[in-house]
Amino acid sequence: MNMTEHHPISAPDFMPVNELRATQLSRLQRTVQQAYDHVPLFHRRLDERGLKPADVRSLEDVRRLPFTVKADLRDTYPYGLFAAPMKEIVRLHASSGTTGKPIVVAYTQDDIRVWTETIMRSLVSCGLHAGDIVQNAYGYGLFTGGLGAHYGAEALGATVIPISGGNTERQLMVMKDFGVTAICCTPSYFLHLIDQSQQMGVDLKKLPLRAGVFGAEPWTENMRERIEAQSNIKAYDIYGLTEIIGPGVGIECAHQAGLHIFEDHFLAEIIDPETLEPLPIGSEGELVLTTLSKQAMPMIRYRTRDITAFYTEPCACGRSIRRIRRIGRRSDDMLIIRGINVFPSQIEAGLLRIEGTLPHYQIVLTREKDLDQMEVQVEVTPEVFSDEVRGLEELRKKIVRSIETITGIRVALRLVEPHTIQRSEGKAKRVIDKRNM
Ligand code: DLL
Repeated sequence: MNMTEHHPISAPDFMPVNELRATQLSRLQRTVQQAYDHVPLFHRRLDERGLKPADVRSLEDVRRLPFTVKADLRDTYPYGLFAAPMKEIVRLHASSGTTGKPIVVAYTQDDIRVWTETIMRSLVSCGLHAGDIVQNAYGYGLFTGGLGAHYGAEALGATVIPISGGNTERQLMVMKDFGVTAICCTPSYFLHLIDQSQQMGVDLKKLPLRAGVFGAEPWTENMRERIEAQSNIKAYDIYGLTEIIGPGVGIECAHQAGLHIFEDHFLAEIIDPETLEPLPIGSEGELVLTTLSKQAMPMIRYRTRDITAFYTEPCACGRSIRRIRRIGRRSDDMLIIRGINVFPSQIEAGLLRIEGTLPHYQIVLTREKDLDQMEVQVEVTPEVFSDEVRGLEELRKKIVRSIETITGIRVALRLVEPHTIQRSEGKAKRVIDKRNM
């Protein structure tokens, strides 16, 4: 067993299973009671089922509870699912909704403490400790990646460099000059850093950098091999989502064989996304999570849309918390572009707000120098298309701004003649994903 795994911060990872299940049950009961008392939507849904919080007597009883989905956050936008009074809420974050508005999540002081704890446990799991110099290249702001990782790394006693995302040359300068030992960013961005380091004549293998905490988007074993071979670091997979807490729902350990879920704070189920029935352990399905400690915004049976499976064997590291397989795909049409979540419906909403566009569009995804590129092609009316170049360029800019307002990303946009985009017989094929991971 790795020395760092005896770190006192990680003690809950090694809790005896019966103790863990008892902790989960009492926390689940408390969470359900809290949501019932303070969240009208949840109250109504329990009433409709003729259930009371006291009906949750065992962990299996979670299956009787209603699911929560992203649309519930949209419909109650912005504060409708909060279970704590505003004066107790110390932080808000937000993430993509499916149309014009984002979804909003809240944290009490105690929620921040729990989040900080799960990030600390994550970092210890990757072999980090006080004294490490952590370059935090996740975006700071409404996205949970930056501040989430920041608080945990600081609490661990590491030195945090809050560099946020972007500006690759500066990232590499800082990495080299500040003696960085660990980096947090999306895996695709790290591949991009490797690529640029070669162009700048920086040899990552000669730097003290030894670990990467990579997540916020799907990646593959193939990408891990490339990263580890080209930079001589260990690349760990970290998972999380805004609705549940942010990063730090699960993480790999030194064995890099699946992600341990912090089960004392998050209750995990795997369901069939079609029938919504729980699946036997080991089968692949959709991950459903219930928060067990969150105060500001408890989430009951949140459908993550992420497809995975539980490992059936315990991990060689000795952690009693269960592992899931790395997440490779989703059961909905959400795209992740450079770590930012985008729904085709958001692009559509951005397009159709602008006069002159037709509801025929296509999103083409490619990866250049390991960075995601997204091109949106949209048909415009014949009148617009026959307009002079300046008019077209202005329209193009207007659409780009409109999409940026909704999604937060600047897309490459191509205006095309009416009837250029292939029509399909059934469901329109909106997304062509040519990214090769
Ligand atoms: O991406 C939180 C995060 C930040 C995780 C930094 C890890 C590191 P959202 O923006 O709400 O939150 O996106 C959540 O991203 O449902 C997955 O589909 C995907 N995702 C996150 N981590 C991974 C991962 C953050 N390690 C959505 N592997 C999730 C695959 C991931 N997909």
